[in-house]
Amino acid sequence: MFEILTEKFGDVFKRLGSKGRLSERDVDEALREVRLALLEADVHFKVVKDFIERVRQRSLGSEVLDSLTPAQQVLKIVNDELTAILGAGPSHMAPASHPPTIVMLVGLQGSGKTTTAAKLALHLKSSGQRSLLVAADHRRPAAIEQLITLGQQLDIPVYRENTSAKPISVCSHAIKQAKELAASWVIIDTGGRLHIDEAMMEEVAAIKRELKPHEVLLVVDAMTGQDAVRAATEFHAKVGLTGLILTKMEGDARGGAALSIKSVTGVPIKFIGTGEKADAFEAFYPDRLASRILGMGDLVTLIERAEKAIDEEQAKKLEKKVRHAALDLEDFLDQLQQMQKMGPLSQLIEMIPGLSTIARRTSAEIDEKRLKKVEAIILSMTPDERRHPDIIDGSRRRRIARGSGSTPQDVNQLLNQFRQTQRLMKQMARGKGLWQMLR
Ligand SMILES: Nc1nc2c(ncn2[C@@H]2O[C@H](COP(=O)(O)OP(=O)(O)OP(=O)(O)O)[C@@H](O)[C@H]2O)c(=O)[nH]1
Ligand SMILES: [Mg+2]
Repeated sequence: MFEILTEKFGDVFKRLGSKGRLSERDVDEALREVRLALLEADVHFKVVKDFIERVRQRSLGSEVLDSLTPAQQVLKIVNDELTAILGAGPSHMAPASHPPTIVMLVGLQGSGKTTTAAKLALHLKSSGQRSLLVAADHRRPAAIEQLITLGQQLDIPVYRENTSAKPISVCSHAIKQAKELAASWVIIDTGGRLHIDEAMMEEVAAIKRELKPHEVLLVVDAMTGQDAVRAATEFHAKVGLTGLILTKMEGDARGGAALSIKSVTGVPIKFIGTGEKADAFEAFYPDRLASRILGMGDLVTLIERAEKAIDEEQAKKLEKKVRHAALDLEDFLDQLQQMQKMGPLSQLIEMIPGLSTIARRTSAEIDEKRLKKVEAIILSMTPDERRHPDIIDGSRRRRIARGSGSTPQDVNQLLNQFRQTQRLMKQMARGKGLWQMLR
């Protein structure tokens, strides 16, 4: 996600960083480019205007321009303000004081409500909380079946009634059942319409009045850009929302919806969907996304994913090694083999500081086939070589290449990439902070 913005921001700050001292003109020039990049990314023009104004005011303070690292200071300000427009602080669902907590998902047709209902239940399940899914989309039987199937796959109960039943009564029956099942969450999947119309709004509003759900979450397709923002504005005005879930984020190279929607509607983003699979779902953290957009990675999310995919013991080891910059090729191999479980490579790379930009700059199309090659190369090394790659000389390199069906250049390239990653990690471990890494 956000590849285009990340690349543009990267260019702007690289140029700014090469200047040393900054003048007011340098800052204005950089901000002009940032402004264009945001507009091209389809960010709402008012959000862009306010953002640029705030960054400009803070950047032109003497303590920034007179500092020894003005470009880093400006980057920090951009990061702060980006975080602010994405929504200050994490905004999670609060459990009701008297369970079950009722969560109603609403949205336009095809935005991802049914898929998201299942993802949300799985997300809660992974932290040991029970949910009851409710099929309240009675426009067509297939909608109910879709939820039932997902529930079966994930081993999460689904409440359903005949399509002739009224959604409101289905929901109130479901709440009774949730209490019997001791489920702490009731997640209601409602029907969507192609367009926002009065009838749909009234139907949703009626269910809301009757059930008084604790959360009314609008599911919007991030790839629809400003249309998503408009839908959110209308839903919020007519129904009243407590939060947003942005789906299909992995396909949104521009990021206009995500960057506009909170500021325009005032409704916080609570979760994001990043793929079709049930585990492609994350709680939303504005600060983490901001640093991902700025190409500064998101180790926290990476570590959380690792914790889910790898067993706890291994995750702790990995976290410690990342923090102490003590990763060797042995770990690299371990991770390669575990990585498939953690999600598509392109997403993981975004989370590693600096790697997303390196990967793009060398235009290294890192696909699964390439991964297999890397794996083969590391497998051809002795344990000693994996732990101390520096001992790999010309003859060892040739042997490794032969053993893995690759060339000595391939081996070299892998070693170089590994060193680069190690260097980045060392800089972070030394607490140099992310800002300095762009120098
Ligand atoms: N790539 C991707 N696809 C998604 C995501 N979320 C949902 N989808 C896909 O979007 C399509 C529509 O999802 P549904 O969950 O059926 O959408 P809905 O809002 O329930 O649709 P209606 O019930 O017809 O209104 C499906 O093919 C999903 O697999 C996501 O985060 N990423
Ligand atoms: Mg549906």
